[in-house]
Amino acid sequence: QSPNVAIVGATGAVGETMLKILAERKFPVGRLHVLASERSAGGKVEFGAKKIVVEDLATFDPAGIDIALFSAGGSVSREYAPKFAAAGAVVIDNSSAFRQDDDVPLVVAEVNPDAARNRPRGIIANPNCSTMQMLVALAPIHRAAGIERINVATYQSVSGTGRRALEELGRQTAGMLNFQDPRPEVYPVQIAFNVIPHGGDFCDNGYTTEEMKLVWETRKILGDDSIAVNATVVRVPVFYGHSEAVHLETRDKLSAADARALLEAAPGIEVVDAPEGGGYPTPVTHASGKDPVYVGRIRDDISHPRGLSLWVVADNIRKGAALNAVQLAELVLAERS
Ligand code: A2P
Ligand code: 11C
Repeated sequence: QSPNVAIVGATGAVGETMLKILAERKFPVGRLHVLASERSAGGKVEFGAKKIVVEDLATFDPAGIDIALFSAGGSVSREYAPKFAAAGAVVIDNSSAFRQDDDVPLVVAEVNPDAARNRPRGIIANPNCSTMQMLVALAPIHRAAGIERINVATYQSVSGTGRRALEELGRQTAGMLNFQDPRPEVYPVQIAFNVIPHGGDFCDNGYTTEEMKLVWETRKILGDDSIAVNATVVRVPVFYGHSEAVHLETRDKLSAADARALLEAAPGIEVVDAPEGGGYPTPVTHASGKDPVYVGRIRDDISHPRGLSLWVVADNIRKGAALNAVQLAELVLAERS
């Protein structure tokens, strides 16, 4: 029998993509409930050719739900995910609420799928988008040569912040071309025609929460607390698709040519690396609306004998969030048969 599925946050940028991907991948769904706040209850969202009525999470009874995909922010997950799990659902949570908890696995489908089976609280956490794409690209290298240190600068699109940020970039861009004042609301400063070295909140150590997620999520997923990670997160005026300039040092020497061969054979990756004439991935030309993690500019680091440099691009809403959540649901489904 097909599982009964709930999508929490179904009207959001990630939630609506979860519905799209469930339909695209023909995920077998018994009953489907789409949930959001009171604000959008009664409205409709699309699931394949159907339109489904949005229900209010606050008054919804989770009894009978087998798999619940959550993407409505950390506070909603903290309050409702345990209730869904107590009612018997496996919760796949896209927020940062449980990622650091030892009894909640943090899983990238191509990297550590077996970890999803061990979920004492009935919750599996979906990693942050920037960690997700970086580790799809780095896991094969880590397995082959051991990664000692990662230095990464991200170029994150506004869809990572949610629907209001997409609107802000559109509004500011159109407005400024008409000589209007940008009036920042979602971001602290103008995002149109600008870059902002700030994602998440600032921590006591001077890094942001988005930067620190790259540190500890990488260690948890790769199961290696000795990996050193130094990150700078930057928001750029791109709608969909995060990019990352990744510099890494391996324990054993791995040449760029060997790294390229490994990545070409790895799941979930497409290598685009004939850089003359634009043969490198970008959010607009490759990643937006697509599933793979794209890797290009693979080269030996001229400043370090065991250094490699890569450029990694993926759709943050798809592989960075909704797609991986659906892949985790497929792993849970496979356990049932
Ligand atoms: P709503 O449409 O009712 O506000 P995004 O990150 O793209 O802004 O989307 C956030 C998602 O989380 C939306 O589906 C939003 O629903 C949902 N959401 C936000 N707050 C709540 C809440 N308190 N209860 C249920 N859903 C919520
Ligand atoms: C961004 N990665 O691009 C983020 C947002 O921990 O799931 C998602 C925050 C998270 O801003």
